[in-house]
Amino acid sequence: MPGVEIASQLVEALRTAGRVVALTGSGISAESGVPTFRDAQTGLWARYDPQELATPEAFARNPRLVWEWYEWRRDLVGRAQPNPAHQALVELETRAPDFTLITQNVDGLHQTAGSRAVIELHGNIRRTRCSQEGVIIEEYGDGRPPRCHRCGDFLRPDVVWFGEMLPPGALEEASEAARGCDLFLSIGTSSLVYPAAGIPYEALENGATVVEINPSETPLTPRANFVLRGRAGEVLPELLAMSSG
Ligand code: BV8
Repeated sequence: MPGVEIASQLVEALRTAGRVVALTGSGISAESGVPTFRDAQTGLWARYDPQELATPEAFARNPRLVWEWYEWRRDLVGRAQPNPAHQALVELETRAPDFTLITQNVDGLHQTAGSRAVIELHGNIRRTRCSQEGVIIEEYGDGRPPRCHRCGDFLRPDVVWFGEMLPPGALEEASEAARGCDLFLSIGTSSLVYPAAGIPYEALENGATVVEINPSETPLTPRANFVLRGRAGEVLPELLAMSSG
């Protein structure tokens, strides 16, 4: 993809911003080899719609199928490495006077890259919890799905499924950051999944400068102050390099 034009006003906005917020979606992990949420799943999973599988109903109907889907994704994510986009946000966390990273992703790659404070709106596929008690379970058998050694109910991935509430406090913390920031970066998200997709509009309402980094159009595009039509792994490091010093 040819180099993306980055406006000097945006470079200046990043250089002078006091409070910066980044909201990431699965597109930021695309260059790490993790398929985005809506990309056709590969191989065995090609015939399933992620939006169907990531639901309590699917888990109730076919716990083994859903568990095995997550096992496949967990294995894939476990082999993925952070890419320059994740690393650029680690640098931004050290450079900006006040930085908040909000992610919709469940792959944990921001933490692997070294981001210290990450608001995980949709949980984390690397954690497993008891379906009944909600407690995180570190050790479990090889059942598919395994059962909780405490109550005997099925274990499940510690992620937020469609139709489920977000983790208590996560959305409030994310909204508060969006309402108080100078610069808001929406990176690698189709801006379709709510309530996460509503967060950039709170930044807009508070008068923040909103930037979208995505190779494609999204419903946010017409409202963004700047649109960097490119891949996060190329655009973010370039933006940081231009605004440093
Ligand atoms: C809830 C975890 C219900 C599981 C996920 C209005 C208000 C509230 C709710 C709703 C509402 N309208 C509809 C709803 C229901 C639903 C929803 O939003 N549905 C949508 C589809 C219409 N929301 C919910 O159910 C949420 N729960 O609201 O509670 C409730 C409400 C009130 C009271 C009681 C209950 C829960 C949503 C969370 C679902 N869980 N993940 C798992 O992963 O298995 S969401 C899932 O989608 C992933 O987390 C993913 O991150 C997320 C968003 O997708 P994206 O990250 O944007 O990924 P996508 O593939 O779509 O796009 C990738 C983008 O990257 C593309 O734009 C592409 O161009 C770009 N890209 C590609 N390559 C690159 C790139 N960008 C940069 N660089 C690249 N190289």
